[in-house]
Amino acid sequence: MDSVLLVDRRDGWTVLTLNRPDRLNSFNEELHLALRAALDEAAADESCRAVLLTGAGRGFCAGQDLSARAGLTEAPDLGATIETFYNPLVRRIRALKKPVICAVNGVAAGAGANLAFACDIVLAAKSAKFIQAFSKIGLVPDSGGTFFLPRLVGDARARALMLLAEPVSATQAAEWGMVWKAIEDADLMAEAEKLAAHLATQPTYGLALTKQALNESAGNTLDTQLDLERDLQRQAGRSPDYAEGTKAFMEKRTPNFTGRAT
Ligand code: T3D
Repeated sequence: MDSVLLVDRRDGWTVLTLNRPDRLNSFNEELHLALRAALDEAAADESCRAVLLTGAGRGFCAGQDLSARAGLTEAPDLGATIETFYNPLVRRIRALKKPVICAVNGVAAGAGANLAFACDIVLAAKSAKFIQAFSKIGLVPDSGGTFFLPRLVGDARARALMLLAEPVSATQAAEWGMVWKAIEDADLMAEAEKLAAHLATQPTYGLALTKQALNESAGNTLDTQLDLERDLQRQAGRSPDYAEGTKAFMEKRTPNFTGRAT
């Protein structure tokens, strides 16, 4: 049987492909555990300096696999699934000390849409769409959706999208700032791979500190954020990549970054 997650290690970066195409790559426990292990491995592997997440087949991810949810005789504790699987997944991606690119190759619904928004740079195939499908089945948007979406598109759009569960096309999503770019379907993976390969040559430690600053900004005052930037800049300034970056600039050559903190 095919693995529910395909892990493809490239030169300095890793592609993770959700691989349950007949269920539009919706999450069951096996997929959650496989993705968790792969993200942990990417975190621990110094030679991996970027992660690219995508889906197999015509969808990116349809959120929770509902097949095991229908027809239960007792109400399930969905808070337990969120606590055990979805929240740790979003936290892992946000905390990963390397960029996570998401190539949304097709429909992204429910937690699948919000998983994409948790990533650092999102490219979407023009045929893809984003659906906050939760309200259609009586649920609340999860996986950080109520945090990410209003910040990405503003309260009015986020509210309507979540209450109405209307699909948003990739082009509209790019226009609204939900994703970085909408790309012709045929070009999506080449563009995403090019981006991952580029990021894998960049000052990974500095990028990790940048992620940290952005992650913390949502809950900080300007004063706190200014202090945080000072502290993170102090750390970045001690890195070998800063020394190399400034030297290469003065020598008018391409820097050779190691990605390391020391
Ligand atoms: O439960 C908890 O633990 C709490 C956590 C919740 C997190 C969540 O994500 S809740 C939200 C769950 N997701 C949804 O409600 C989305 C359900 N899917 C859809 O609305 C539609 O499938 C799409 C809009 C995503 C795509 O529509 P379409 O017409 O392109 O495809 P389709 O025909 O509906 O789906 C294709 C197949 O995938 C189909 O199977 P079949 O008929 O070919 O055998 C369909 O049943 C299956 N599929 C799609 N989504 C799911 C799914 N099977 C299981 N779970 C799914 N989420």
